[in-house]
Amino acid sequence: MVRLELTLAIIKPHAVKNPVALSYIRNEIKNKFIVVKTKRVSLDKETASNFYKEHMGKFFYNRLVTFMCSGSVDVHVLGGGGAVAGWRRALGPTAALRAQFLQPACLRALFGISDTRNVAHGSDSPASAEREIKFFFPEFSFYDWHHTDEVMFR
Ligand code: RTP
Ligand code: MG
Repeated sequence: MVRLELTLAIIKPHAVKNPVALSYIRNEIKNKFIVVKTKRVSLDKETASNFYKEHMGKFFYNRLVTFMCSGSVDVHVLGGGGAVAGWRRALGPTAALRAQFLQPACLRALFGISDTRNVAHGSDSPASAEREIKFFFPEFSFYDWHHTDEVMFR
């Protein structure tokens, strides 16, 4: 039985501003996942700092937070069998140059500009996904999705 998973994707400001990138990314998402929830938001510094607090103290933290507040982001809850790993596979390695070398067709290779401006975020585990989905969609019902799991993926 394939487990239906949910994951959180955040399309970063430079990709949202680039129509070619955004349309490519949306097609990739539509082909591989169910889009369960979606919203476009402008993050303020407090929200972005809080979302990325696990990275507080790292050398790229302030740069990351500033970048994430530099324009709108598209936040999606994506569903599918193995969605957490599946979305991270579609993204590819964190650093754009590394992605271009190792996985030339991945989203970060195609549209990544740097280590920080690397197209999109993806939850790193089902537990992180649950926490991150609650962060952006506090009203979201995981209970309902458990039931969908039983019906759709047996
Ligand atoms: P993400 O959380 O965004 O899906 O990316 P990830 O798991 O592949 O990478 P992570 O280590 O969690 O880093 C979170 C975000 O921080 C920025 N970053 N910049 N060397 C750097 O300048 C650097 N390292 C990480 C990236 O934007 C990364 O997505
Ligand atoms: Mg991460």
